[in-house]
Amino acid sequence: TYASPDPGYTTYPELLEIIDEVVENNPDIAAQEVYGSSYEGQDLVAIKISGDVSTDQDLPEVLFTHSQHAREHLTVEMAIYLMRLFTEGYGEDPRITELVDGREIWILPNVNPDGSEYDMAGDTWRDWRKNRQPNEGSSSVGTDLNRNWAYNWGCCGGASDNPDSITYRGPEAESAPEVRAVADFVRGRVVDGEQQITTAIDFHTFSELILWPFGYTYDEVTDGMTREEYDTHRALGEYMAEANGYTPQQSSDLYVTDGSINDWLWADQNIVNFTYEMYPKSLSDGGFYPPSSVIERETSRNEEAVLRLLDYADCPYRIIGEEA
Ligand code: 0X9
Ligand code: ZN
Repeated sequence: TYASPDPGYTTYPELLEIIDEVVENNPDIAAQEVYGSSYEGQDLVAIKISGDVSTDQDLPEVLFTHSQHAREHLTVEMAIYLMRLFTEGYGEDPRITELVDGREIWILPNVNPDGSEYDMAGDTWRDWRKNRQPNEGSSSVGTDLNRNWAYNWGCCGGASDNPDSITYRGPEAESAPEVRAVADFVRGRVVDGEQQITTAIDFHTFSELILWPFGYTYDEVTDGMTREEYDTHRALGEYMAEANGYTPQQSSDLYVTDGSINDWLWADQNIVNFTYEMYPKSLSDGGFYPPSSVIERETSRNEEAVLRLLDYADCPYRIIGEEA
């Protein structure tokens, strides 16, 4: 295939090989499925990890999404880390074994493969964020996937209507095939009218933050977010942040965004969910492009935080002492 500017980072073809290997070596607890195609026609792949993986059990489901933004390559490494953590830990580590048996874990390790490949395809990084979908009437390419989700899309000045912008929201919600495919995948997890996914993390870089919805408003309590629901997000966010040292805050405290996955997962699908902004904390430590030598440290750093979310996936409201 092609050589990345830092070969320590995993290319999309390499990722697909790693997935094949993980599934082949762990057929009872790991499976893969193609849930859609990217704009350029590449397979979008989901990995399911659970005891008795071939049966759709009535268990709380947890979703991990990675790499909406092309240049945030460390998030793909995070997905690989999680696949290996759950499969290698199964039958070895009692806590992981219990969580894999008691949850259905979905990892979408790269929801924007066209963008990732484009970013990696030269001698130097191309600083690419969006997907690779052309825009009508413009020579600028790409939609910002994390501004294209179908809740309050384009409502509040938290995205751009200009295709030249890196936060271009697309001509309509779910116009990006990658967003449509992930949204369809999530809607497909509704069984008998109930969304099976209870909790989710969308991985990004950088700034070392744990963010929770809403992003479209500074308000904590508003239409579609009660005090108890807000406090649950905050309490879980803070509990996870205690484990990885990130800073926990409402996502709009960073800046206002509309059409983000966080707001949609919560408001449309009732999934308690977070954005992790991974390493580094600042531009001076590499920004979007830290050297691959940090991968092991900065992915394993999130082990305990992720396990804490899985612990609470049976009933996230437990963390504030509520039953439902
Ligand atoms: O702007 C974004 O999409 C995220 N930051 S990044 O630097 N990775 O691009 C932040 C998204 C936070 N989520 C919401 N504000 N809802
Ligand atoms: Zn991002």
